[in-house]
Amino acid sequence: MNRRYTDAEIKSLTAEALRDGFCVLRNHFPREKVVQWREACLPLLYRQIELEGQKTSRGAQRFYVTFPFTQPFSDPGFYEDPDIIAIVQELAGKDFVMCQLASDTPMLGSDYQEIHRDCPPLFPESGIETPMYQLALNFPLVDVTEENGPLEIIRGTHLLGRAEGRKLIESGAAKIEAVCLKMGDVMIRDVRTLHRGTPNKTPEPRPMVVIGYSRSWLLRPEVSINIPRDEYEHLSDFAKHMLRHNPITDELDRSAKPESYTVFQY
Ligand SMILES: O=C(O)CCC(=O)C(=O)O
Repeated sequence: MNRRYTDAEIKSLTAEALRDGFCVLRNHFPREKVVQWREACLPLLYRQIELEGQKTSRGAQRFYVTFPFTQPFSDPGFYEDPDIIAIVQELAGKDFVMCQLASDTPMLGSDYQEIHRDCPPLFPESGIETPMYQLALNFPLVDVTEENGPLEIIRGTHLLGRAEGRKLIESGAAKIEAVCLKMGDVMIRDVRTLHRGTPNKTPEPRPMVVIGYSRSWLLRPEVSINIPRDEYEHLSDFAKHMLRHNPITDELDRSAKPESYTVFQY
């Protein structure tokens, strides 16, 4: 797989992420492959809705679904994309791990979430914010518009607490921006950057993929990726290393289970 961006462009995208808490790579993944993800995602989403009912810890008509590590979700063209890896290594260290492969979907009837970050600070008692340790790669499985529940984000708030961020918004010093990604666009964000989900006012689900990358020493017990042994055997050495903290399973358990990642707002 060849890189699309030069070293200088990777540096510039990394600088953007360090300044704003996120960066966006437009038109990065082939749309036809993203369609395959959507077709595989929707039955899993509907199965999860049957299991969990209409309201989850994320809000009414808002669902978090972990994907199985099988095709199309195990396509290294996504999680091992060389431009994304180059940026992730700059932000989370050369020896980072991949710990999460899932989706967030608001449906018709969903509402505004509280503005939040997805993980706590490392040292909450100190009030000190550190360099980045937990990243999310997001890409939508439909075109996101103002109507179908764009993620809203507050630029440059990854090193601020929630209360401080709120004050900035209330004083007008910071704005909430809707991120209307198209299919194929990708966002890499520090999960501490303040954001919220917004209502999907259309009848079509709006699935957003989330692939989690963490510093090598960070364990997030609330998420993991079960890797079927036959998939594992076909991984590149790089991918085996990146996925090293995840369980390798002989049988992929395809039965639906309630999601264990339910506490997500900090
Ligand atoms: O609409 C979205 O994808 C954002 C959802 C979100 O921020 C969350 O559930 O933590």
